[in-house]
Amino acid sequence: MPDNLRQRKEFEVRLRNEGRIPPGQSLTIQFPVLHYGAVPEFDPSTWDFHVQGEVEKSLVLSWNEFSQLPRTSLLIDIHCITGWSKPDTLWEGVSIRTLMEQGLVQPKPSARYVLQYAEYGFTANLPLEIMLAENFLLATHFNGQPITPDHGYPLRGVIGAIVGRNDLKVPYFWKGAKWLRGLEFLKDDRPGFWEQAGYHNDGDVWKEQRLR
Ligand SMILES: Nc1nc2c(c(=O)[nH]1)N[C@H]1C(S)=C(S)[C@@H](COP(=O)(O)O)O[C@H]1N2
Ligand SMILES: [Mo]
Repeated sequence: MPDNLRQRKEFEVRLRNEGRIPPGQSLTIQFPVLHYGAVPEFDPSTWDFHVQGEVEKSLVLSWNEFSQLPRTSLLIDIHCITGWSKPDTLWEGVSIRTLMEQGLVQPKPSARYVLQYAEYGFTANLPLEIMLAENFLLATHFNGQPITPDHGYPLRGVIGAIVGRNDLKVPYFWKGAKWLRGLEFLKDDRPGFWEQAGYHNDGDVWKEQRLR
């Protein structure tokens, strides 16, 4: 359908002019699925969410407890290291700030990094500063619906660019762990799954930090 293709191209040119497509990236309107391994089963009766490490008190929440936490929405452009960028993705979920405001998580002054833990031992590391910024969320919903199994149901980290917020650091989308089960607050940085496999530790999309 040449008309659609033309509209798509025009949309990409507009986004480029608006500075929303980082170097080496191109637009997708699909939502590609990318991960290592299989999609895990979700059992709400055994699922739990752990917060441990450099926090005043470690925390375990059941799915029932987690799903009742106050949620915020987040509209971000997401950028995958494999080259696709998807604008205006709408997420809903629990921010780490909310966990702090609810008195559930209190990072120790020594906490400087956070490791996301997911099913099958997948991990992703980020500085605490980035995890507390407005463009990171522990997401339960995409476009008003629970996230689909292949995109991380029931919980995943998401990180991307908020239009107009050029003050925020924007790592590639691999820094959001699908099927998230917990967080470990750390004094010292610890490389995650893809970081150990050769991805750049910071992964800044504007600096095109893909591999190290
Ligand atoms: N648990 C887990 N989360 C993961 C990954 C993975 O392999 N396992 N891959 C990451 C990568 S490389 C990307 S680009 C995004 C892709 O998310 P999507 O499948 O929803 O597009 O998930 C990230 N989170
Ligand atoms: Mo990726």
